[in-house]
Amino acid sequence: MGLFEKIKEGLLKTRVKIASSVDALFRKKDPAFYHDLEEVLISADIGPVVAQQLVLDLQEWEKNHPEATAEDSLSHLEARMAQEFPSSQPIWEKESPHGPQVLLLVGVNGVGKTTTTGKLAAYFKSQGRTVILGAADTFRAAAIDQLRRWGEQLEIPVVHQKPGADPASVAFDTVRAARARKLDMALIDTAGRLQNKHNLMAELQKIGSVIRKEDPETPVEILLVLDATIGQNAHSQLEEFRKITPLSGLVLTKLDGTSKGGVAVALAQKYRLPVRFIGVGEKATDLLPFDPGLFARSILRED
Ligand SMILES: Nc1nc2c(ncn2[C@@H]2O[C@H](COP(=O)(O)OP(=O)(O)OP(=O)(O)O)[C@@H](O)[C@H]2O)c(=O)[nH]1
Ligand SMILES: [Mg+2]
Repeated sequence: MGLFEKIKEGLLKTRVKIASSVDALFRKKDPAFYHDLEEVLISADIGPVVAQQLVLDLQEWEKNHPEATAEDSLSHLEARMAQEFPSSQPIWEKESPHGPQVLLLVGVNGVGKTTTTGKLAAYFKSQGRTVILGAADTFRAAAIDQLRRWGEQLEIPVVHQKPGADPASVAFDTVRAARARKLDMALIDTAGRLQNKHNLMAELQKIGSVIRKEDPETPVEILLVLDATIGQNAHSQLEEFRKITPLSGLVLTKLDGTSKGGVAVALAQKYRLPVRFIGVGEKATDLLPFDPGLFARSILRED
């Protein structure tokens, strides 16, 4: 199955909600068209601001292109939606003269950090890259075991210490091991106890600094994992987390479980953060690299 097919399958619930209505609206094109289109977009959590911008832009574009067909208009909307996603080149697409590339996964409890860390390992391994995992969520023994199981299944080493160990110490060991073994990437899972904001901030700061201890230029991305099924709460989690730690991108999980996948557009646009990956299930292969064009196409078009 190609990437676009997988995206379409993963976003099925959102597609059912938006794509069929959008299709019907463009076919009918009655006087309520713009109003109804805005409603449909909002119903999938694209957010009132982005929905209004997209519709106003479409209206303007159609005025300037009186000869355009419904298909042309839909293509325009699709391209505009894709442009709402800020983009930047991720560290793993660049050469790294400074040793291993480090990805730090952060986010509140239960959003899918550990699962995403495991899936990322599977993804990068499938790309021919060498990976090591770090179990820096030392809060619960179960969290460490969960990551170790991913490591066993994928035959990827996992750096871990005892429950209760200093997460920064685990992160340091992970990056050092990656450097010593000349591996391409170190993926580090963290705990997300947001109820203790100051501790979490201090913990993430410490992790961030020890990662760069052996080489201050070590490339690091801090990815915030957000559960797409929680709707508006995703906005407040992002709001909180960006006060706690610098963020370089988002991973939206559980898109398979929601019809409100438009939240990806709203979050990326509002906070100017690139979406790096989307989670569309629990299996190792259910993490897809994010492509704004394919995303927009899959939620706006039925075919
Ligand atoms: N359907 C679906 N389930 C997912 C996805 N990603 C994660 N999950 C499930 O969400 C649950 C929580 O995932 P974890 O990876 O344990 O979440 P976590 O953020 O590490 O949780 P804590 O360590 O408790 O903070 C698990 O049952 C995962 O299988 C996804 O993309 N789709
Ligand atoms: Mg976890």
